[in-house]
This record gives sequence, structure tokens and C-alpha cells, in this order.
Amino acid sequence: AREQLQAYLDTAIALAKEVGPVFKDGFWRTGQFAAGNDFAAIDKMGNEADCVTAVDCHIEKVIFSRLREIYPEHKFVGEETTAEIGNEYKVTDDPTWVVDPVDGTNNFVHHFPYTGISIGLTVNKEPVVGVLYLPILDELYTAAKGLGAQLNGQSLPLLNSPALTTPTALSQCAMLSEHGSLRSESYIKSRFDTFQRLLLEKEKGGASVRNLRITGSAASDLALVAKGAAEIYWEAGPHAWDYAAGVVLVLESGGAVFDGAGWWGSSIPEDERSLQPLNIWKRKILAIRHMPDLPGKPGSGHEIQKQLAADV
Ligand code: LIP
Repeated sequence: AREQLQAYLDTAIALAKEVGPVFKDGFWRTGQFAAGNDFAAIDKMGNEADCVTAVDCHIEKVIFSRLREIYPEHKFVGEETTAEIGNEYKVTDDPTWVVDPVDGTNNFVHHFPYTGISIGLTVNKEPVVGVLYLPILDELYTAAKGLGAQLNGQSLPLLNSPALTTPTALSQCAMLSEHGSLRSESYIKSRFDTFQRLLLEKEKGGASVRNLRITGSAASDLALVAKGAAEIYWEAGPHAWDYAAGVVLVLESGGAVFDGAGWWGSSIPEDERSLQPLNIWKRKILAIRHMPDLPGKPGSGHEIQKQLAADV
């Protein structure tokens, strides 16, 4: 099984590298003002905050056609293919490649560098392989279950000094989140209410995070947690293709992931881990770095979970 996972991982890495040049080239040509040419950003269903580009569609096609050649019996779920067929997909136990050809499309269109190619694989519904390539930042994140996580070949997390990696209070934690692309008052309000709570709770005698960052790419957020550049990522609403690869990066770098039903990760005591496979189709996710000294154990995620209880 180890060899099989390594082979899947190698395939995903080769594919990400193959489409990297198209991504890089398209990054500077694509734009919101490129109307009328091949590189114009197109709104999905009239929502300017949710767009697609020719590069998204091209990369997804290349990745899926290659994967179909190599693994004809596998299943495939991709952001653009799914959009084309009316957002329908089936989740089975079969090996399933879950791909976002351009995660952070808004960033791509605005030339903001946190945008990349996210390739995940689930087996028995469990995410087991994750590759995220951020071509503009020259960062290739790779991970497979039991095989560890790496950034450009270096093991993650990058920081391994206990003093640097283990905050002892929520107020020492940097948090990443996203406000998503839906523009309805209730949706935006619920997210900003949560942000407000997380930043102000200390004023009411509770615990607040140190700061909040929004990169515009869920996959990048998870990679940043895996890397050691932030302690927490939370989002309600992203799709499975936004974070199928990223959760493997977090889990394999020693972090933990909560999907609304339970916790996963080697840093969570075994009897506290969920028995169900991690459900990436739920569109709710909380990922943390390994923080054993944070109050509210086990797994230190409980303290944060308490703050996010209404939302996760
Ligand atoms: C985006 C995510 C982002 C989320 C957006 C959107 P896309 O992915 O990465 O975190 O908040 O709703 O799903 O659509 O740019 O690939």
C-alpha cells in the first residue's frame, strides 16, 4: 500500500509540474479587464466574486485526461467539470481524484500570488494524497498518508523548535480564514460575526486569536498551517476540491483537522479521534497545527472549537 501511495503521489507531482508553465504564463495574461480575449475572467452565474478562466478549464482537462489514461478505473471530481454538469458529483469508496485546477481564481485574476493547482486523492472517502503547487511563489507542497509532508523536498513543518511551534494560549495563534464568494447579507454577516468574536473574546474574559489573515485560497491556507506560518485555518463553505489536498498536508505535518463531526491527526489522542473517515464533502473545516500546550486539551483544538462552536 505504501508503494501504491508513493506512485499516486509521484503521478500527482508530475502532473502539477506539467501544468505549471501554463499556469505561470496565464497568470500574467489573465485579467478582469482582458474582456473579449481568451484570457478574460468569466463570472460564474453572474457572480463577479466567483469566476473562471480559460486557464482553469485547460488545466483541469489536461490533468483529468492524463489521470484517465493512467487510472481508467478511478473516479474524478474537479471544480470546473462539476460546474459544467450542474454541480453534481457522486462520492464513492473508489479512488477519487479531487482537483482544483486554479484554487484562488480571484487571486489569479488579480495577480495575487496565493493561487495554485490542488490535486487530492481519496480512497474509501479518506484523503490520502495531497499536492499543492503554487507556481508564482515556487512552492510545491506534497504529502501522502504515512509518508509525511514536504515543501520543495523539505519536511514539514519547517519550524521545529518547540518554543516556536507550540503556542500556550489562543492569543499566540495566527488564524487564517476566508469570506468565500457568496454575496448574501446573512452569509457574509455570519462569517464576520465569527471573525469579530474570535478577535474580541478576550475583552469579555474569554480567549481571542492574535490576528486574522485572509489569503483568498483555502488550499494555500492549509499549506501555510502545514508549513508553520499560521496555527489555525477555519472556513465554512469551501468545496472539497479547495481542501482535499490541503488536509493531507496538515495531517502529515503533525497537525489536526476537524470537519464538524470529529478530529483527525496523530496529535489527537487515539481515543479522541473520530472513527468515521474525514468528511471533506461537508464544506466545513477547521485545521490546526500541533499545539499540545494550548489549554482545553485534548488535541488543543477544543479551545478553538469552543470559539467556533456555532459555525463548524
Ligand atoms: C476559493 C477558495 C476560497 C473560498 C472561495 C473559493 P476558487 O476557491 O479557495 O478559500 O473562500 O469560496 O471556493 O473558487 O478560487 O477555486
